[in-house]
Amino acid sequence: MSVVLTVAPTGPIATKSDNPTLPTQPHEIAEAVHEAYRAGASVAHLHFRDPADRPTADLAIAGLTMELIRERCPILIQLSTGVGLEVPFTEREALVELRPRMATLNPCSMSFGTGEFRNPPKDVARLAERMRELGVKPELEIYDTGHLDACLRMRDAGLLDDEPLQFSIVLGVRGGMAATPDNLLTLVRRLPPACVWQVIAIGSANLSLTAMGIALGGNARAGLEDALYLRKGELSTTNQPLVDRVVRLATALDRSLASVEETEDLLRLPQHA
Ligand code: KMH
Ligand code: ZN
Repeated sequence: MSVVLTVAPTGPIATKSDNPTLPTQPHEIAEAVHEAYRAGASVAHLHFRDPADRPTADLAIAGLTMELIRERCPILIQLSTGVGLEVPFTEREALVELRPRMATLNPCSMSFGTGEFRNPPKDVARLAERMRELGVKPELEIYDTGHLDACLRMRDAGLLDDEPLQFSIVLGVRGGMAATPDNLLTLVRRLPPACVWQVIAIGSANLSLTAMGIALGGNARAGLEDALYLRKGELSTTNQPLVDRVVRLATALDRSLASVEETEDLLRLPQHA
């Protein structure tokens, strides 16, 4: 089966002082996404920054970035509703009103590095319901084993359509599971049948765990949100070397890259008018 490759060009934490090539403004993000699309990515996972480069859920900035991407390529847009640790949930959830094809759904609150990632159960349930109404497919972000159980409870409560459920196994956030092969295997074993999943490995284990995910039949994500360095001591010069490396990994493991159309089919994305 083909690999769905998601590009994650910018996250909620790093700044241009960590990697000067981090794209933060709408044109920069659109250019990075377009380059990744040309290399084989079919999904773009997006966070936004205000003009001072702080994480934001500003709908005008998000809308402009989506428009700039759509002018350049048909990549499937997935908005992060994680946004940034200091952005209130009500602002984060409003992003789905822009009707991206997909958005992340973070099921539980947790420590996140030195900060706190607040996802109260009632708010998460409301967002899940709204995403279903709007036809925005959730990508369920699992930072620990209990987060998977929380998602399955939401499915059982009728808040998630399960054909197929789409999971990210997030490894290496301080406050969640450590980035180890053992933790990845534990989570993969516990996933429900017929779901779709990828590894998000933060930091230095990014390469080896992404490779493991592809070898195990999962999808893959690449970009500066998850790894600022290509290897110890070597900053990635833009997103593209990280994306190209995962393309090479998938090819070496004899897995082709899913086109946008294949990705729509594999994930059974709701069609938008
Ligand atoms: N930043 C990653 C640890 C989201 O944006 O909602 C997980 C992530 C989730 O990408
Ligand atoms: Zn993200």
